[in-house]
Amino acid sequence: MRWKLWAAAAGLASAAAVLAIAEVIAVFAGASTSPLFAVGSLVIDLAPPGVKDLVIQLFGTGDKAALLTLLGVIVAVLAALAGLLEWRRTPFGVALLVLVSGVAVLAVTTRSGAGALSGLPTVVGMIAGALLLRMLAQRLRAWQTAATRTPATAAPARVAATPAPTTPAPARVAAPAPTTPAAPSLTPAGPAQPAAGAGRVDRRRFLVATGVTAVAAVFAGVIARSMNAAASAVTAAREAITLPTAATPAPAAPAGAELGIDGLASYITPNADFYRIDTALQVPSVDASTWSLKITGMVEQEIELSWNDLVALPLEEHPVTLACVSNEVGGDLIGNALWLGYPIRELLARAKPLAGADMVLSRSIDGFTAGTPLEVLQDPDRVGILAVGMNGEPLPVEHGFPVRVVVAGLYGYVSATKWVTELELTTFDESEGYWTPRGWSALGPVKTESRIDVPRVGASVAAGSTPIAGVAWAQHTGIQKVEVKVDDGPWADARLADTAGIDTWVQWVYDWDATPGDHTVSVRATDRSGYTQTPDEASPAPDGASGWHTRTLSVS
Ligand SMILES: Nc1nc2c(c(=O)[nH]1)N[C@H]1C(S)=C(S)[C@@H](COP(=O)(O)O)O[C@H]1N2
Ligand SMILES: [Mo]
Repeated sequence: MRWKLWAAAAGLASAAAVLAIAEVIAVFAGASTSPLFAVGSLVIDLAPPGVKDLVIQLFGTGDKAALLTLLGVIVAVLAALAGLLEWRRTPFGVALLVLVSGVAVLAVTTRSGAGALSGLPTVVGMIAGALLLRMLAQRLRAWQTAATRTPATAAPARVAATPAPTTPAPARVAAPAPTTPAAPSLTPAGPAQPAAGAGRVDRRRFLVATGVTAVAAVFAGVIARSMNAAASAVTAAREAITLPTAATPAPAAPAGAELGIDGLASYITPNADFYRIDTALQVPSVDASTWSLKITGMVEQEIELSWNDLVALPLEEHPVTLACVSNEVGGDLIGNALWLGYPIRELLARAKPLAGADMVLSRSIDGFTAGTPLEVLQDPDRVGILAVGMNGEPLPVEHGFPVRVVVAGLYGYVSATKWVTELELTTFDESEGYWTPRGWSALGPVKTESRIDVPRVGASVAAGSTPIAGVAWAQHTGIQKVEVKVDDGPWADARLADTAGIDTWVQWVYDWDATPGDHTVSVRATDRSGYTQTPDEASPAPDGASGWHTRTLSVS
C-alpha cells in the first residue's frame, strides 16, 4: 500500500511539473497559451447543452469554479494513475501522461486566435513531465528493491512495529563506531530503514526528487499562474473598453496616400504588424481602471490623472510615424499609426513647470524612462500626446495599454514611453532616460531617411517597366523630395504619394525601365528644411543610423 501511495505521489508531482512548466513558458509565450483554461474552455464548448444547463442549475454563478474543481479532481486521479502505472508497468504511465497532456495541447491549439506556437508551453511541459515520471518511477523501484532485499525488512510498511534491535546493522554507514553494532539508537528505525545502507540512499534519492519536483512545481506554477491570470484579465478589460471619439479628428488619410504597389509598406501600419521594441521580458499588465498618471518634480502644482479623467478630456487624433533609433538603414523598426490622445502640453500648463526645468522624464510601470525636452512638449505646433488609442482601438497591451506617450519627430527611446505612469519635470543635468547611460544620446531627433521596399530582396525582375518604390520620413519636418539613382546614372525624382501631414512617412515610386544585367539602385530624401540625406554611413548608436539605402538587383 505504501509503495502505491508513493507511486501515486510521483505521478502527481510529475503532472504538477507539466502544468507548472507550461504555465511558466506561457508567461513569455502569452497567457492564452496556458493549457489550464484552454482545457476548461474546450470542455465548456464540447459539453452538450443539457449538461451545461444542469451545471448552471446546480452551481449557479459558481459553475466555472465547479467545472475547474471537477477538472482538477479528474486530472489528479489520472496523474496518480499514471504514477501507479509507470511504477508497475513502465512505460504505460508515461503513455497516459502523454495522452492527457496531448488533449491539453489539442485544447490550446484549437482555441480561437491560437497561433503556431500556442502548443509549445504544453508540449515542453509534457516532455519534461514524462522524463520526470520515468525517473521518479525508476527511483521508487530502486528504493523498493533495496528495501525488500533483506528478509528482515521484507515488510517495510510494518517496520515501525518491528523492534529495531532485530536489525543490528549500523543505522549510519559512516558511523564511526562500527565495533558497537548494538549501540542503541535513539532514533527509532525509520519506516524505510532497511538493513543495507543502499536502501536509505535509494529512499532519499526518490524522496528528494519527488519533493523537489512537487515543491518547485507548486511554487513556480502558482507565481506563473497569477502572472498569466493578470495578463488575461488586462486583455479582457482592454476588450471591454470603448474609446471616446476624438473631439479633434485627424485629417483623413487621403486616398492618394496608398500607391497600391505590391510589397510596399502600407501607409497605415496595422497594429498586428507594428514593430515592437521594449525592455519588458513580460508585457506589463496595467488595468485602465486602476491606472493613474502623476505629474511631479519641478512643478508648481502636482497633478494626478485617472483613466476616467483622461478619456473625459477632449481627445485629439494624429497620424504619427514612430521610429526606433536602432533601425538600420533599410530596416523595419518603424511604423505609422493613427493615435488618439490628449496633448501633454495642456497638462503641463496645468502643472506649471518651474523655471530651470528642461526635461520631462516619463516613467513606465516597468521602470523604463525616457527624457524628452520640455520645450518640445510645450511647443504648440508639435504633436506630443498621452495616447490611449492606436488605429481606432485601445492601445494593444504590448504597445503600452492603457496609456503611452507619442511625440512626433523623436525616436521612441527618448519619447514614446509605454505603460506610462509618471511625468517628472527635471533637468538634463540632473536626470537621464533609460538608454542614455547605456551609450545612446540624451537627445534623439529622428533623422531624415528613406527606404526601398520593392523590388524585394531576391525578387526576379524582368526587363521592362518596373516600379522601384518605398517610404521616406522626416517626422515633424516633412519630406520634400525623394530621388533614385540607378548604377552611376543621375539622381532622378521619384513620385511622392499624398500624406495626412508632415508627421508621417510618405510612399514614393520611381518608374524604372529595367535593362538586363546587374544593377545597383539607391535612394535619398530631402526634407522640407532643405536637408538632403547624407551618404555618410553611421550605425544606429548613439543617435540613429544614416546613409543611403542601396539594393542590388539582377534583371533578366
Ligand atoms: N515602457 C517602455 N516603453 C518604451 C520602451 C521600453 O523599453 N519600455 N521602448 C521604447 C522604444 S526604444 C521604442 S522604439 C518604442 C517602440 O514602441 P512600440 O513597441 O509600440 O513600437 O517604445 C518606447 N517605449
Ligand atoms: Mo527604440
